[in-house]
Amino acid sequence: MLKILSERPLPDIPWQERPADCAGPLWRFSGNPVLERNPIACAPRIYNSAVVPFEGSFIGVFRADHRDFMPHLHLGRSRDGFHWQIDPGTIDFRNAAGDPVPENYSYDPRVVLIEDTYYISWCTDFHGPTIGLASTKDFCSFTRLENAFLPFNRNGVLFPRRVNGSYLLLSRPSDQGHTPFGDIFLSQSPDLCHWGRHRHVMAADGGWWEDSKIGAGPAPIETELGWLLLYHGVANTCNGLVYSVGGAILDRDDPSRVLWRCNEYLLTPETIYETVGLVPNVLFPCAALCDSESGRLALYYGAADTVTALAFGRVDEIVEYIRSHAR
Ligand code: BMA
Repeated sequence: MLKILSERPLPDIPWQERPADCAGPLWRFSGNPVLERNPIACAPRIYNSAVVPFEGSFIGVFRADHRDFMPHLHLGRSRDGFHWQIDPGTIDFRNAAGDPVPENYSYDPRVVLIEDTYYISWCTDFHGPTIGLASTKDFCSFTRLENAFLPFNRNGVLFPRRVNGSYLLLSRPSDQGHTPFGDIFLSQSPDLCHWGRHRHVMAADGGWWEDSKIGAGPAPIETELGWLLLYHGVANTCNGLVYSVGGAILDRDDPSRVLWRCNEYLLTPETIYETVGLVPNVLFPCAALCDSESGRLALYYGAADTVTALAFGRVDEIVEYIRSHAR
């Protein structure tokens, strides 16, 4: 089996075996969605959210759209990764002095463990959308860090370790609205505060399924062959944008180098909860749990900007699929 370097054993990963009729590298949980409409009183929709293993169970940072449509971040806990208890209040971010840091809106969070600290990255409002960062060690207190970038930017995704001494952050420079373009870039930092040495990683120049924009999904997973990057690839159709899940492998020592990029999507909107909702035909992956021992992977994705769903796969099969369908 392919060695998975960035992950730890996770025998209790949420899991279901591949159904006999599934040809692709990812398959859906038969009990989807894991978070239905109206999961908590203040938020009719929770989706595009991040989950990590924590102290023997699972914890998540959830995008919850409130009844005024404004998205905010809520914490959630689960013993099995399928059933979730979501806090009714939003996460209380504090600055270094301990004062609350109010957010106008917060959406599409990712969470990654780097050394002994969990980092949350999300789309925040700083005179327009850009990448907000915060840290926590215990998911009780949360320290707001400096925003990584100037506006406008989205889909900020940290790597789980420093590479050549630098923290690495993928992002997708954007406009203020429903951006019709977007490539994935890589930025480097010595301290998670000052970002530079920007590199271009991938353009939205793949096939028709991803010809409009692309954005990183979960934190990349390090394998002996390279970093597995799952991302959203967006098609522009006469019926609007369609968001699918794509995959690529980045060089371990220089992740701005793409080694293989799959010329087909890995998962595309098909089921009723993916094709019907507030924004139809959107799959938006934000988190992947992975068991380093077995290579099993559980992918959390937002479906149709309305519900949260799970898909499964095996890292070595996904990597092999990307390599054998590379352009
Ligand atoms: C993107 C983001 C995502 C959303 C997607 C589809 O620009 O706003 O949160 O899932 O559009 O609406």
